[in-house]
This record gives sequence, C-alpha cells and structure tokens, in this order.
Amino acid sequence: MGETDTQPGPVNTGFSAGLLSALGKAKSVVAFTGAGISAESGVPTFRGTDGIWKKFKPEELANINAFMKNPELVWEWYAHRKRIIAGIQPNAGHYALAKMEQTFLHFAVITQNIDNLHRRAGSHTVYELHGNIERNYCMKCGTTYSNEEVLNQTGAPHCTKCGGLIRPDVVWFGEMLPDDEWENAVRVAASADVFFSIGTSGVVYPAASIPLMAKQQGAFVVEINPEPTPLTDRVDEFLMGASGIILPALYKRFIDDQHS
Ligand code: BJW
Ligand code: ZN
Repeated sequence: MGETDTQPGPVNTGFSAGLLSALGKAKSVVAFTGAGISAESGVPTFRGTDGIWKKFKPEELANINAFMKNPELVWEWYAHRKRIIAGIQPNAGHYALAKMEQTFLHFAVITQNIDNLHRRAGSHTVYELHGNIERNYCMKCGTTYSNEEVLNQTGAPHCTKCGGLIRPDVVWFGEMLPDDEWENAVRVAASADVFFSIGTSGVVYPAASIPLMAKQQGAFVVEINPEPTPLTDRVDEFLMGASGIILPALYKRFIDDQHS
C-alpha cells in the first residue's frame, strides 16, 4: 500500500506523490468498477453491510437453473431492481470518471455493474462484463425487449413472437461473460498506466482477475473502497472511503496540479 500525505480515516482525500506523478505521466487510464460506485446513487450493493444478498441468496436468484425453476420469483427481483435503477441518477463518482475520459489520451471504464449509470453520466468507452439491466431478450428466438415492454406484462414476461420466456440480458453464475466485452477489458487492463479498482469486493471471477492482470503488466493500481478487500494488500495505493467523494477530489487535485 502506498503512503498518503494526510491522516488515514474513513474518508481519505489525501493523495500520494506517487499516485499524482503516475497520473501526470499516464497515457492510458482504466477504471474497473463494482456495485459500490453506484451505492451513493441508491443502488444496493450485493455484499457487505447494505448488501442485497442478505435478503436473497445469489444461488436462488442469479443462475439459470433458479430462473427456469421459478421465473416469476427471479422476475419479481429484477422488476424491483429495474424500477429502482430507472428512478435514480449517476453520482459524483460516475461524473468524475466521465470527466477523466475527456482528460486522458486513452481512458476506459470496465464495469461489473448492469445499471448503465456510467453511460448516463457521459462515459463513452464502457465495457460491461455482466450485461445491462435495460436490455432483455427471448431465450427461444433472441428477440430483444425494452424494460417498458417487459414490465407491462404480469409475472414472467413471454415473447410476443414465439411465446418463449424472456430473460434480462445479464450474466448469471455459471454463465460465460460476453466475449467482446471480456477481450476489450483484458486488452485495456493490460495496457493501463494507472488502473483504478473502485467499489468492488473482488470476489466474483473472472472479473476479479482484471486488476491483477493490470498489476502484472506494470500498471500503478489504486483501490477505492470504504473497506479493505482481498485486493487491498496487492495494490500500490488504497484510498479508503466513498468513491463519490474520493474520485471528484482526486480529479480536482490532478487538474489543479496540471495548471500550477
Ligand atoms: C463502496 C461504497 C462507496 C460500498 N464507494 N465503494 C466456485 C464455485 C462455483 C462457481 C465458482 C467458483 N469459483 C469461481 C466460480 C465462478 C463464479 C464465481 O466467481 N463465484 C464466486 C462468487 C465463488 N463466476 C461465474 O460464474 C462467472 N462466470 C464464469 O466463471 O464463467 C465460466 C464458467 C462457465 C460455466 C461454468 C463455470 C464457470 C459469472 C459471474 C456472474 C456474476 N453475476 C452477478 C449478477 C449480475 C446480474 C445482476 O446484477 O443481477 O454480478 S453476481 C454480482 O456480483 C454481480 C456483480 O457484478 C458481482 C460483483 O459484485 P461487486 O460489484 O463486487 O459488488 P459487492 O456488493 O460484492 O461489493 C461492493 C463493494 O463496494 C464492497 O467492497 C463495499 O465495501 C464497496 N462500497 N459503498 C466505494 N460508496
Ligand atoms: Zn421469441
């Protein structure tokens, strides 16, 4: 872990000379995000103190067998989350990353989140490893459906063309990640000069291997999280606190340094 120039605490907005220097020289910056970056927008995380997994076991809801066995239950959970996500806004953390995209020569977001908040905040280069909750498709014929179309049906929605079961376009346990998103994520992680791991518990694979790939390829790896994770001991700098506070403060400090 790197040294910071202020006292450590629950919200640490002091940034080391090492991080500022790495950012100052960086041509390629990557932000790898998890549920924690959306927590300040009001999207519940999966694990940890406010995690939704306390109320719902992942194996009951986020896998294909559970869905085929009880599609109504799984759809009830997704309909609830779709409505939460439709009613919230990106937060200062998402917006800071969107500004970074305008600042660095190469910048990409790799996200495990399905909430679409990075794009809504203005980020353009976003690789979604676990799908997107705004999309749905028929498991039989592949026809795609908007949230409006599926939420209008009661119970588990069915395809108006073939009668097949519609599912959300997300990646469940035991399913492969989308090839193109995964390949792009590996490519940008491997060429990152500075790599941020933000708001993820780092326990779900293969996504959790991405920060380690970046580190192995020589990136300066920074973790932002209110709590330590299995990654913490392996990063160059751990910034303890909420990403909605730390990311805008870091961006401001970086811009101020460029102009001084
Ligand atoms: C803040 C904050 C603030 C709070 N600011 N931070 C052993 C047995 C069985 C399976 C496996 C096994 N070992 C590995 C596997 C494979 C499995 C896996 O990893 N399992 C482990 C959990 C054990 N992985 C898979 O199955 C993946 N596919 C795969 O491996 O394919 C190959 C294969 C094919 C066939 C057979 C076997 C393998 C697919 C994984 C799909 C994950 N899907 C989900 C659901 C997506 C849809 C949905 O949302 O409904 O993705 S699960 C869920 O976890 C979601 C998330 O993207 C993912 C990661 O969670 P994340 O983002 O890290 O959130 P949290 O809640 O865990 O953490 C939040 C963090 O934020 C915390 O650290 C807080 O402190 C922090 N925080 N406030 C900053 N304000
Ligand atoms: Zn169909």
